[in-house]
Amino acid sequence: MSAYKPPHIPASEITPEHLYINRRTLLAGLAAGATFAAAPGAFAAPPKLAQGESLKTVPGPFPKPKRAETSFEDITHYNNFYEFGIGKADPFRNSEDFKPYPWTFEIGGMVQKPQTVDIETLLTKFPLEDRVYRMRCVEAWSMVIPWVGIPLKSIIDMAEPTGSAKYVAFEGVVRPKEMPGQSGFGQPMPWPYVEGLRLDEANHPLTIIAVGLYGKTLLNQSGAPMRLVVPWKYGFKGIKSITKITLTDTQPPNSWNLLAPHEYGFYANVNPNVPHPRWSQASERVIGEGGGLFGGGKRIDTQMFNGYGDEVASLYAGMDLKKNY
Ligand SMILES: Nc1nc2c(c(=O)[nH]1)N[C@H]1C(S)=C(S)[C@@H](COP(=O)(O)O)O[C@H]1N2
Ligand SMILES: [Mo]
Repeated sequence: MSAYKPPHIPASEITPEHLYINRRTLLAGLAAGATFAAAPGAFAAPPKLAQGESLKTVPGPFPKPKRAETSFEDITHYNNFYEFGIGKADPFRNSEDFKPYPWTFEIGGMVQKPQTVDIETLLTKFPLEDRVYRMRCVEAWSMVIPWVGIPLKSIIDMAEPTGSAKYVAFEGVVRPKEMPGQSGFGQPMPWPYVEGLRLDEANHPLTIIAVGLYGKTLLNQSGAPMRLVVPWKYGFKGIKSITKITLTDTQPPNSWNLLAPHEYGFYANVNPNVPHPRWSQASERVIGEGGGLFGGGKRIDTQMFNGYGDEVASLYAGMDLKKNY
């Protein structure tokens, strides 16, 4: 064999993006045309996605919050994503080696149609909705984020859950070579990051899988290519870079509860009346409004269910939310 080693440059870097897409489409068409007469639509290969690419969106069904949207700069430079480190700046600093595309995830467990889903195909199946949501972290800071997403229910229904399914379990990605927080000493938690919802919470129309924000595909630090968004729960429920969705009849584990069960429960509903054992949850610091990114700033009162009580309070009728925190 020759000693020649090709340089490590992906085709997408040496071919301008639009030509690359056209070439793929052309190749798909040629392959189909070689043996069959192409059916209408057969030439439409799914788009090849990249971080920060513009998405075509439709208006979502919920009104925008009254509070102003947090800037793109703040949303993408103040994050929690322990796979890249525990500091708020670590996700944007340490995530450049992570490759969110191509991406597939599994839906399985108590379903009729377990399947592996390619995200590029998924994005051609459902309209991408604009969903501007208030987001509230358990650390008592908040943002307003213009997500782009798909109702989680649409994705779950593709797999046709059986009657015994009661919960949905989620798993994050494990890629120590691309995620510095997953390699070396002093790792903050066991991997993968895991989360769970009750099936009725997962199917609630507010619950989405976000694939973008501000009209563009997610950057790595925000959970590319797909992450959970449940706006009436503390931020840690919003698991990033999901690889697996499993329908089950038992309450799934969630990473922060495994780590500190007295501090973080399964439900994690935003609740100003139930303090965290080490701090109050009655108010929150608004990221980007006065003060610096890393301190100070305006404080506002935290609302029950983060302001989404009209929509979700009925899910918890009769439950003691002090016990089920
Ligand atoms: N995989 C994974 N998902 C995660 C986390 C994480 O460390 N790893 N952190 C959670 C926490 S604590 C919060 S507050 C939100 C933060 O989302 P944001 O950085 O997009 O604001 O992501 C959640 N999802
Ligand atoms: Mo958080």
